[in-house]
Amino acid sequence: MSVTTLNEFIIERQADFPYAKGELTRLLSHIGVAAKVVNREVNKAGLVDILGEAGSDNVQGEQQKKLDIYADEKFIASLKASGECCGIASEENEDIVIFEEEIARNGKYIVTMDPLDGSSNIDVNVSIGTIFSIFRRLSPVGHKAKIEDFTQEGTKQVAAGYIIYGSSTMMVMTTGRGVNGFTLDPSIGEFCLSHPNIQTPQSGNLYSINEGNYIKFPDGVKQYLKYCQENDKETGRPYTSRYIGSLVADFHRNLLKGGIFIYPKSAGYPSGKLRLLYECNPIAMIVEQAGGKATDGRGNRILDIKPTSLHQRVPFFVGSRNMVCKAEEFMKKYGDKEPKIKDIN
Ligand code: AHM
Ligand code: MG
Repeated sequence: MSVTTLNEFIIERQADFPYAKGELTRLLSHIGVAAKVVNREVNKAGLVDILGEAGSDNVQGEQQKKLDIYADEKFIASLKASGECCGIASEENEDIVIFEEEIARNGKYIVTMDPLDGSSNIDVNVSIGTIFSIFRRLSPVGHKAKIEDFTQEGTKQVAAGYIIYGSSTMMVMTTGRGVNGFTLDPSIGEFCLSHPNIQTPQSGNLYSINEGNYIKFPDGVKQYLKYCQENDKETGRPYTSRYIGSLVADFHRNLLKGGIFIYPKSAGYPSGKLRLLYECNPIAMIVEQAGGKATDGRGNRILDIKPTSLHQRVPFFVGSRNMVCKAEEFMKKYGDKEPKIKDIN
């Protein structure tokens, strides 16, 4: 049986990009290599003293785990060495990381990434992921990267993807011509094309949201959840609730099976929890390329939002097109104002 490896696939597809001279191909292939290195550590995480808190906080004041830092370092080193990337923005670093070396200054791309998302699941052997976006830089080649390179709208992404470290490890990515999934074959150490041209169902029966926050949600979300739980043969309700607490894993399941993932704003998170640049934008590009939809629940397409800061948060409604449209209807009808903490307690 013949297999197509990630590298073969991206080289074959290089011709899709009139301006590409192999740079994007090299960049994607470096991300693939870093993913394999991180995968190796994730797989043996229980065996070595790599689990647990690193003792430092990241920009959002959250405890960093050792593996978060490890993944951040590995991806940065790999992207720097590629010579195609002049800087990165990552969940783990407050500011952009500008690569000073001459070879990197000549890189045409910047990358935004969450090197290890779903950190609360690391210690308990539950799926985690890496999420990334690639943009062409706006600043002139040969100079240092600038913040404007990183705050481009999601529509400007040239490629986006995620790696899921699950029961098997997969990379799912798009370069704007559909979505393809590659499963890591550990026996040969290669990502192999296993899910060509992924299309997400237009409707599904899964909904994913942290329902523990129910009383903190806007009325629109509460009413939509009621709708999901009602009996209705025609629309296949009640839907099934599935929530892992790892965006990549929750999204990946819904992408393949059909469903909606919601991280709305709430009394605890008035702008939502997830970050626009390196969590929502890449996932939004993938879902749209697969025929789905991603909005902020107020009718705004995620990919059209102009970022104003690096770690900006945004409410996130993503998944099967009809389900996201229905949730939006409820938000419009019942309101998207989150309750005040003082009114809850
Ligand atoms: P992290 O970047 O600190 O890991 O947080 C992001 C994660 C997402 O993977 C997941 O969707 C969400 O946080 C879960 O949050 P909660 O525990 O509030 O439901
Ligand atoms: Mg994250």
